[in-house]
Amino acid sequence: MKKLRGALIGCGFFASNHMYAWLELKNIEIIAVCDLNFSKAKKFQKIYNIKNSYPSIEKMLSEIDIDFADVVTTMETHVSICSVLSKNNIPTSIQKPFADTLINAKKIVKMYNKTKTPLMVHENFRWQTPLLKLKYLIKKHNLGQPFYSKISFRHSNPLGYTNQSYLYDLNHYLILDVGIHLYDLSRFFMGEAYSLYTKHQNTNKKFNGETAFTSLINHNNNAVSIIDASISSIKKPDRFAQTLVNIECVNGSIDLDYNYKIVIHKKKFKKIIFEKPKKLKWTSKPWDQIQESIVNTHKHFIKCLINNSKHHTSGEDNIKSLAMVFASYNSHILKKEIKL
Ligand code: NAD
Ligand code: 89Y
Repeated sequence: MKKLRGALIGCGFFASNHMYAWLELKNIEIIAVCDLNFSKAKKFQKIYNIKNSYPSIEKMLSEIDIDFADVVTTMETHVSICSVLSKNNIPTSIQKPFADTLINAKKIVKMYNKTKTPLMVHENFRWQTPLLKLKYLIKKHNLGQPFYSKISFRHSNPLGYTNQSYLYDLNHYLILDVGIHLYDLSRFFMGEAYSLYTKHQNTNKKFNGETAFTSLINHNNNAVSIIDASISSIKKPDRFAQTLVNIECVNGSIDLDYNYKIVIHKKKFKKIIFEKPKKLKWTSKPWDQIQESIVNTHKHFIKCLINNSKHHTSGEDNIKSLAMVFASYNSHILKKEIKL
């Protein structure tokens, strides 16, 4: 089978994880990289032995044909990048946060619909191996309809944010950067939501925006979720970057605890398993489960392109998670429940 040829756009901190993950897929070749900072693109090209590098997407598309683009740039660049890619019918996978406003996210979806071009938001937390296992076990052990979930991302990141220093200056930080993953997980496990109430805090003055938040979510099926995150939660060992989950269902409950420990509880049954992310040559703690999930996310992107099917985290789908993010900010300001 002919290999699909892709281009990676944005050669910053997180792009190397995307690149390593592409190298795990047999039917893919990344034939070009592109960064407005051309020296970064050239450096990246050299490290990964990629055929072409470009200082702009327009120049790249005028010289080579590609089957897809993988966009690993920050949110404020997405409208202009997507405008070029959608006009040129380039199927696109794009990093979270999908956009800096809901209006811009909708604008991007419209552009891709207009040219009938596939678009997936690279929402990788739901593709983490321990979280996929949780979903599988709920079904396997017939835990039934969930009525409560707690999805938590609390740590005091021992590595610091030197690789993502842009996070310090954002007026809106943790809900947009990490909350987006957690709201997506709440939809993944519990179904769609109709309202939420959020309070956020600043617990670290190095950041302009909020560094902790707690949300109470009402789901359509009468279930509730508590979603919370913090970067100032001192625990030994530190929990970065593990999402901890507790889901209660009509026939039992399931917990994903620190170090990928999963406990299933039923009336006359208890089972403990450990579902660690698969170790790859280029993955290491504490990023391992995030890094490995990129392979799964890429696979889903490509599978849907080949089968001509809709991505689970299409642009339309991700707007629902993004709407929860912006509703959270409104809720905090207005101190009230916000309808979605
Ligand atoms: P970064 O700033 O280090 O890199 C972005 C790069 O994109 C820069 O080199 C910049 O020059 C380039 N760029 C910007 N506009 C461009 C354009 N029009 N054409 C070509 N290149 C362009 O950012 P990063 O830390 O690598 O993060 C990228 C995205 O990945 C962010 O949105 C971040 O939230 C996300 N991220 C996701 C996860 C996850 O688990 N899903 C983890 C970390 C970061
Ligand atoms: O940007 C964030 C993300 O998406 O996952 C972890 C992170 O890199 C920092 O908390």
